[in-house]
Amino acid sequence: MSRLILALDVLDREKALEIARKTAEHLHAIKIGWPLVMNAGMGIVSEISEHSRVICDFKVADIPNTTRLIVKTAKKYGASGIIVHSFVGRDSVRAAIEEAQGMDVFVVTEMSHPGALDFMQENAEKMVKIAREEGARGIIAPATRPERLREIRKIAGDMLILSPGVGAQGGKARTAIEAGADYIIVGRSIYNASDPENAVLRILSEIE
Ligand code: NUP
Repeated sequence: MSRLILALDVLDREKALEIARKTAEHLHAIKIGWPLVMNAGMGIVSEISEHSRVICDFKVADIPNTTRLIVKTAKKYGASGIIVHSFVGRDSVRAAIEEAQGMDVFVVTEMSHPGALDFMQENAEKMVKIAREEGARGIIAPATRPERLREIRKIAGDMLILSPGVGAQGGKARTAIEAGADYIIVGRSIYNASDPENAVLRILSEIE
């Protein structure tokens, strides 16, 4: 079982498909966000789901009704999971989970970038609690702050923790897993490597 999720933030459809084809067998999932979808269209979600589970990182932050429409659309294109924000409130998280029916919902808590200290960190525990109480499959928590990851793990119950920030943002794969991440999310260190498959294998050997 792979603990690695590739953040496929490339802008070119062909490049995305090529990297997906070369790396999918070593990955738990491929995470697709706005950069790729805005350039390649939502069809890319269906195309990549022929090779791998696809998690749509749409960071949905809207009223419950709009949230439902976005979740429903991601599902229609074959996504296996979707990432939503929780700072908008419990009702929106609940709407996402109700609409997902079989698709995994992952809730953002404290983000991995420095700006997360402005508003998110002080509310992270509340966001974890909402995710857990509403029945989210998992949460997103920062590999850049293993000490926070450890705190968040203690209150996450049986939710999965997906942890971005490894590599380009300074976090370490092994440290994140040891601090309680179930999966690490890695983008630039893989898709910018001259040999993405090799980069994947190197990261995997670090966390085995
Ligand atoms: O807190 C978060 N930090 C983060 O980097 C939540 C995220 N979803 N991400 C995403 O993870 C980010 O948008 C990007 O797609 C990926 C990390 O990519 P990289 O820093 O490894 O290139």
